[in-house]
Amino acid sequence: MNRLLPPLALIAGLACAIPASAQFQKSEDAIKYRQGAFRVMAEHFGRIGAMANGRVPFDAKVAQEAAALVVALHKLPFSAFAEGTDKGAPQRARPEVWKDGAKFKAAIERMMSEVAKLDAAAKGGSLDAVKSAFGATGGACKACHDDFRARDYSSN
Ligand code: ASC
Repeated sequence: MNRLLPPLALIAGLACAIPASAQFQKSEDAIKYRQGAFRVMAEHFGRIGAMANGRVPFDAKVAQEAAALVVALHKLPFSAFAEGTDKGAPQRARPEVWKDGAKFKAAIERMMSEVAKLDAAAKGGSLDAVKSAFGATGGACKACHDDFRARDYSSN
């Protein structure tokens, strides 16, 4: 029994030392998770955009459902940028995500606040309000992409 304790303590210690392992089995899992979350979010955000830009007729219910999904999803990718997940699978996250954490956090907070306004606009049912909130949210997406997303995928 006592002989088991040191190895168990070692395993527990290692688990604490590797932050990414708190939520994800390995770095690749975190990378795929955040890419998947961004992808699904972009799909629903894009449906609102299609209406805001007049490519499809405005349907308040569809806009509301899409905005509700964006709200449900918008925190997910950011739970998956733990230290050490800059490598592990091809990705476009720039090193600045981890080097300039305060700026990255500010960019995320800006996006979160715009998403809340987009949701409120969609609930209100006015196309003009949705158009304006869509533009502001897209601006927040773009600002973060400009600073923190590379043009090309990394090789690992
Ligand atoms: C989208 C989408 C994004 C943002 C961004 C805004 O529809 O998928 O990532 O808007 O392009 O500039």
